[in-house]
Amino acid sequence: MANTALIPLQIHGDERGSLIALENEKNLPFNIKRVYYIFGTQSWMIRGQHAHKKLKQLLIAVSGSVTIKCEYNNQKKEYTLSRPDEGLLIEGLVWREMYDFSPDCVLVVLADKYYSEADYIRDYKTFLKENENG
Ligand code: T46
Repeated sequence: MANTALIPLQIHGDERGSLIALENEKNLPFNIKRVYYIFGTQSWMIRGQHAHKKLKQLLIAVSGSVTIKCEYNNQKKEYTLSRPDEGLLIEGLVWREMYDFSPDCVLVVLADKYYSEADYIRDYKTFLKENENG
């Protein structure tokens, strides 16, 4: 089932600063198989522009900010990630586009599967067709 949701991440803070821990089967909605991060993206650049057939991901802007447009089930939602204590969960057949990257943006992505190009739908019309077929 396609879905997106903002998830608050608990901060362990003290006078020295802040720390966030993400642990399988504890405060994550899936088990992590892969971590990657996106940085050094120009503000005018659009990334993403694809959907995944079966993938759960949690996106966290650990530095800076980025806007993410998600389209699924005939609805469009726009999220701006700008804090390290908030993650955007994207699961299932969701067309995503990331843009308005701040120069200092570091977008960390946790995924429940290894990288596989076969899981990508990079053609928008194919996505719309798949979306219709439910
Ligand atoms: C997503 C959004 C949020 C790898 O070799 N391994 C990997 O795990 C990934 C994610 C990418 N790559 C290679 C494939 C391309 O040659 O890195 C290059 C850039 O990937 P892509 O153009 O898919 O990057 P984005 O920023 O458009 O999309 C990425 C993820 O691919 C995608 O799953 O949901 O971030």
